[in-house]
Amino acid sequence: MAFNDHRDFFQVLEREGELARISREVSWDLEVGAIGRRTYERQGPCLLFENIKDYPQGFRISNGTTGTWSRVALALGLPKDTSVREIYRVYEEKLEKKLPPNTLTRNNAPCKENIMLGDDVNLYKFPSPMIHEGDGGRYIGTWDAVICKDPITGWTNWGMYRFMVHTKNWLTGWPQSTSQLAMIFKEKYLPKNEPMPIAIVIGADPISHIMATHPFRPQDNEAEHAGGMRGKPMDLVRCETSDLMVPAHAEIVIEGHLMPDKIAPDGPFGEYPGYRSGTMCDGVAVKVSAVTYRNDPILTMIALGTPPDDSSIAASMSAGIAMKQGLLRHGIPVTDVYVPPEGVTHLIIVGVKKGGTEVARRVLDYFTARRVMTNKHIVVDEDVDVFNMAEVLHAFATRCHPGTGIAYEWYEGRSNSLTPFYSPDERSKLKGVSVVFDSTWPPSWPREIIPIKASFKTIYSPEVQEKVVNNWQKYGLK
Ligand SMILES: Cc1cc2nc3c(=O)[nH]c(=O)nc-3n(C[C@H](O)[C@H](O)[C@H](O)COP(=O)(O)O)c2cc1C
Ligand SMILES: [Mn+2]
Repeated sequence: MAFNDHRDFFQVLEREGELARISREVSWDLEVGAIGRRTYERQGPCLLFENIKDYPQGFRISNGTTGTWSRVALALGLPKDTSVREIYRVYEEKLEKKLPPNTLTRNNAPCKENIMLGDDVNLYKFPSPMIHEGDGGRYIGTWDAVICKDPITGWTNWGMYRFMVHTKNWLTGWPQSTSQLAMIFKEKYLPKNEPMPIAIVIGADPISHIMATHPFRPQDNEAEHAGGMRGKPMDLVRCETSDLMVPAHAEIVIEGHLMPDKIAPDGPFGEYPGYRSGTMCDGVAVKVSAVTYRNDPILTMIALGTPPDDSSIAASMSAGIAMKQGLLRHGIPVTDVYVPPEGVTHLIIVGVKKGGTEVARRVLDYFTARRVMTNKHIVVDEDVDVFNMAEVLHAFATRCHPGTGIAYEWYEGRSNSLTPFYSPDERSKLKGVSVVFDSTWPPSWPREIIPIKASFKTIYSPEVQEKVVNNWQKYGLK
């Protein structure tokens, strides 16, 4: 089933017992954030806040669209109890399909039901949440999709980046220098001192947001991937004040220009590694030229923080599949990559057909070749289920040789400044270090010296296994 928007998806979530409507009045100032955070930590439902203090009825906030595996499964059209391995597999398979989008006229586009233009733009019309204590301000863009275009090639990029309300018609944000938005801006607009049109899309269909978290390669088109993944072309409509195309069923679309000659303070914010670690920094400044929105708009939110949440579940999966494809392109014999939510994309599990220190080294090289976003990598043999952290930890504990199985690599100028354990000095120099834990058997070992794993499936002959399984109930066991 292809969802057009969050409203379609919420109907399914409600039917599946995965949505809670909160009709009691709640404050946008920390209360919705705190409720959202506590709900994630209890692995609770997606939330729809229907009554926000200081705002008229109809202006709503949601939290946690795909913040559990069951909701990721439902977004992909799978049963909610689908295994994580199967969810990864289906996601990877559906990435192969691309469908070109449809263009809707503005009369047929729900996101144009209300339009604010020019001097009438007032971002305070929306109940932007103050999500965490200590945040630099009210973040209107958290579970969003930010659209911009390369003016030379026409390539349109979507990415998920945070945006904070600065004044009634200015936003600030912090697209990292490695983000495709920052790269297009730096290469194609800054040299000419030109403002870059952008559109911040809030509350499109659930798949579109996952596509915005996926680190696609340049020139890859997220709108086509979203269509392919949903099995139904995206409906797009042209912006009012630029030629960018945006999802027509979005709840709120903020149109504006990223300014080449201005900076504005952004952050701090409770970030995806699960800490408020940064301070206020020089962010980008966006002058808002229009806001279009549906009647009774839903402002989609992620009360970002410690796992699990949409970032460590849905976005870690999209990152993991992109890593798997990258490793395979580099000729590394990868079977699966898993990005465990608890590791917040700092810890990566890589399963390989053939291991050893050389392969582990190549894995480390892949992850440290350019800007580095990860720092710990565990490489395991094919017999270990990468999605089962009990098996991964067992392999790490029993197969990683502390003297010869650990390799690390230092670098400067390209580490991830949001890595909590780096010192202030390391962060300022973007100095970092990454490690690989080779938890595979040395490929040079002959079979007979490889210890036999003492599990039911591996240490008994098929005959003994079959006999025991067949007689299980006769033993009086369930
Ligand atoms: C909730 C959430 C918030 C994010 N915020 C930012 C951000 O503010 N800046 C940034 O550079 N990346 C941010 N990211 C990571 C990007 O979404 C991710 O790198 C994505 O690949 C960006 O798209 P791009 O590859 O087109 O640049 C965020 C991810 C998530 C899940
Ligand atoms: Mn992108």
